[in-house]
Amino acid sequence: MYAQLVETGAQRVRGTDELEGQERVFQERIDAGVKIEPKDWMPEGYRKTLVRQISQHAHSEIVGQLPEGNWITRAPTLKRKAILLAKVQDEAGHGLYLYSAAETLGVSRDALIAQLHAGKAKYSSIFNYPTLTWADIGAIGWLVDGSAIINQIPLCRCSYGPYARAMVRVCKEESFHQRQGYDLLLALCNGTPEQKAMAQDALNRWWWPALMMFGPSDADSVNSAQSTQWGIKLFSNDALRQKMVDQTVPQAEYLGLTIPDPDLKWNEERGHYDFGAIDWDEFFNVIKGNGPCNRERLATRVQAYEDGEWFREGLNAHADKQAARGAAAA
Ligand code: BYC
Repeated sequence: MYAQLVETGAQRVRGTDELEGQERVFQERIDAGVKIEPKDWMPEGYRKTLVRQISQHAHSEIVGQLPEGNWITRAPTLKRKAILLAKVQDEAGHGLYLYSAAETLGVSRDALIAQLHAGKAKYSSIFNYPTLTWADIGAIGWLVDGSAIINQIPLCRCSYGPYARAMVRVCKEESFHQRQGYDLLLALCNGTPEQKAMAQDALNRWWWPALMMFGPSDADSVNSAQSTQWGIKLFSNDALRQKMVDQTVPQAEYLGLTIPDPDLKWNEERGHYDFGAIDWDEFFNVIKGNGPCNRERLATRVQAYEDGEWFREGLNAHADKQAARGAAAA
């Protein structure tokens, strides 16, 4: 049984032995690795946590199209353009599977989107940074999708069936995304000195925000203890962040790029890289809505939604007509 008195600096939850009635039966199922399905009984907190996390995840996929979509018309070759188009379309698909997974918990997609547009819902901090050069598209694939894979592979085994199943396909696609980003940077790093400098500049700007994607340190994570007990989180924020650093440093070396962290050093004893302090003020400032692009991102999403009104109306009118025909024929 892995879920005993789970505790972080910010949260302490009751272990299975301290629970009673339905809550205990539910926790025992989780401890035994049984998947929870939409019609099963679940504590209200479990449902709310999943709606929060899955909807934030869905919003991240949708808003996450913007920084890269910005470069589709400026991709340097037809091949790169086709790859980028496919990637951005994949992100839209991920958003749709995830909204569908959230809907199995009794909340509508419209309600979740309304929360996003009202500025009440979070989405990943990373998408509030600008994409200034073509190399940023490589850095996003390599570092952002790379971090996303590390965070999301364990989610394929999380306790909630619809979320776990949605993540399987998402992870397969993220793997292609990470690869295309690395390939793009490899081409730049093997190119002219100016192209290599552009790749280094992108790494300098994306490295720290990519590490922040994993969320606050374990000591400050308010949701980790409970999410771990419920089998939603299988590894802590800090453990996944460490994995990302350990995995990425040799990849940077292969590119011939320098990670912008003077404190980065292999620690023989720990068997991991030590790395410098993260600027948590910057992170909390971004998630409060004050990052470089928060306002622009939200305004773009709201505008896109309003521009699509005629299309939704058309679809609904068609659906109503079909339903009326069906009723008349019955
Ligand atoms: N950005 O207690 P904690 C992608 C919030 S999409 C913003 O550790 P939790 C991709 C957190 O929500 C990437 N907010 O929370 C797409 C909480 O606030 P609330 C998205 C963050 O939930 C397109 C508070 O801080 N991936 O990869 O246990 C193109 C305290 O945190 C962030 C997912 O959504 C952040 N970075 O852990 C390319 C994965 N970090 O809600 C790529 C699924 C924390 O209490 N999500 N916060 O008000 C998760 O695994 C977890 O929700 C997190 C946070 C690890 C992110």
